[in-house]
Amino acid sequence: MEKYEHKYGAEQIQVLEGLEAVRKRPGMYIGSTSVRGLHHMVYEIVDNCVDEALAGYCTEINIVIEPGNVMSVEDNGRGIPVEIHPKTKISTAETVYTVLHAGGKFGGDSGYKVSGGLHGVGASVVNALSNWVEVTIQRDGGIYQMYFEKGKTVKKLEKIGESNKTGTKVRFVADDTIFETQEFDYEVLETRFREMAFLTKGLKINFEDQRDPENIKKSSFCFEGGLKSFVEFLNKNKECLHKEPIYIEKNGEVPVEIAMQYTTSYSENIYTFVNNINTIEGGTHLEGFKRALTKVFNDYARTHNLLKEKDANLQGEDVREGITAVVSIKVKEPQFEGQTKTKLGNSEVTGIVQSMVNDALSTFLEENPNVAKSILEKSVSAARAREAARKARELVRRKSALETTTLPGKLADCSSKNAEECEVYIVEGDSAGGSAKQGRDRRFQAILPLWGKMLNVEKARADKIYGNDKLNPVIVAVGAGIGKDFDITKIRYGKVIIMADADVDGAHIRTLMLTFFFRYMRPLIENGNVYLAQPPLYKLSKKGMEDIYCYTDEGLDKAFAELEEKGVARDTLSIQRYKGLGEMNPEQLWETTMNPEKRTLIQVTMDDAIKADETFTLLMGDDVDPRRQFIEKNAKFVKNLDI
Ligand code: 0R9
Repeated sequence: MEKYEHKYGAEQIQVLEGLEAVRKRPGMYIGSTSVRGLHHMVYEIVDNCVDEALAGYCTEINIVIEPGNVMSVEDNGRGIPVEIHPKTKISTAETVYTVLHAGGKFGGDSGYKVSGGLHGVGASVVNALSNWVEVTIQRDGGIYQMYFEKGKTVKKLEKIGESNKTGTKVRFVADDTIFETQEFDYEVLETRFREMAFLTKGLKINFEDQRDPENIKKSSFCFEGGLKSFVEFLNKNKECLHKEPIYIEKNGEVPVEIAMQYTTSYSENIYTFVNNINTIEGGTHLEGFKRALTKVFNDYARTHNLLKEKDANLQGEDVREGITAVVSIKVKEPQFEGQTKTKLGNSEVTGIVQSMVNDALSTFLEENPNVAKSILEKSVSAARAREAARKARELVRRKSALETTTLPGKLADCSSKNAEECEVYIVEGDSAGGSAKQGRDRRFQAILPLWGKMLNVEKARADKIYGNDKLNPVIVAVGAGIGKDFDITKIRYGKVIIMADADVDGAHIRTLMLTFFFRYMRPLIENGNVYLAQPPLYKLSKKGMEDIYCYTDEGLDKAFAELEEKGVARDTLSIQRYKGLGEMNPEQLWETTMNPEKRTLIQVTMDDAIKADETFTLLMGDDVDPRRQFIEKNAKFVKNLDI
């Protein structure tokens, strides 16, 4: 494990602003007060343990969700310093928990934080936003403890026992008057802890959920292979071109760790991290990596006659087809840019990463000619497909330039041209499409019926997508192009709503459409324009009573209970179970599924690209067994198909 020496000297702790500011504007400090913000509280604390691990003093972290959503995090590091802090005249530990921006990272100069959460604000913010926090420190032969409520010190740090061990344990309950929920999501946290363990080679992270004594969940992560294990994990359901991931590690001024492995898939999955933060928008490290790949593979192809003199160079996208890679670097003073502040801006990093990958990858290819050959064969065929795709795209472009107003024949467009208020329903089946056309509000609702067998884009290259008769109407209707050409500012509808039956076939159509949007119109999902309609599953009716629609089995039980309370017996009701959208007449479809005042739409969000890629590989790939396991485990997900 890499050692990062940095002393949190007392002088480095600055007193800046009070915790009241945090309680007044929690979103500014923790991102949001939704379940996402709640999880960030945990990451802030765990990040401190990871910093201690990166400093070379902590080897194990124990995280437990105790009954009542009490979160407990313990590390076996040096323990937070307990001595009196010369500036604040209280213990350093209490200072870290009560003074915003204490903890060293805003201290400038030599103090820097390697790991970091979304806002990197640390322990004091967690304290400010908790009902209570208990901190126990083992250090200097003693056990010390302090206790806070809503950020205020209730019990100052005091010695409560003797110990020859060292470490820090923090327990807290999030403030229920600030957060929308106190309920931690085990799987979301588990995914993040697994990722943290991949990123910190050799660090052991144990995680346990004790909330339900009858169903205690446990996981433990420790990866001696670091990023190599990460890439193996990401590719576990994919077919790989070579057995072992290519692994590069260098601990210079900017420590760089990279693992990469080529698969037979057509998509490109490169995940980048700076100081353990997922740099979703990429940046200079990604740029350096990509440049090196293009150069090294072209050089190799030329010198080994895999590209002839007359052949054009391979382009970046050709040599990245099918790649799964993780790039993780550590930067002392990272500059984050971009919309979500997850794009690395430090210009010196490009050259550092590029020259490192140049050296290591060319050596690897020379030493492993069979691997080089299979990657380059794939790249050459990707280049050919790119050329075919370009021709197909030109054809589509030329056609649409000639027929500028030609929208798909089946599209029943809306009259408004204001994209913000317009929505398009992509409807499975002609009969449902017919009902939707009649039932809609034609001022702002457009209907595009889909028919026949939809192309599985997971198994097709781009050249097969352009001009595909099932997908083309969707591309033209959305109006913003696809792939590299996709331009979110050109979308014709603010809401693209997939409306399919609530059965297995409907789920399949939804998955196919979502896979297409994810692979070829990803900004549409990232921008929050993709929705799933929720048609009802049941209709309850009785003479003299207004019809009641239920959207889930739980909703049906609730409706029965409410009606029984009002004296309406279950056996006096007529229950209709909808098998498909086609069973509803236009008025019913409007009332239940399309009327903006009454309908429920599920917005498709993409919190985690890694998870989404895994899902689509599984749902649309060749492997039957993992797909069956996934569907069994995520029956609810498959019903909603949210990613
Ligand atoms: C369970 C959660 N763990 C922590 O929050 C945690 C913080 C922390 C820490 C140090 C060691 N372990 C920790 N765990 C530490 C100790 C020393 C120097 N730097 C860091 C040392 O012994 O000299 N600290 C993080 C910030 C601080 N300590 C400080 F600002 F108080 F120094």
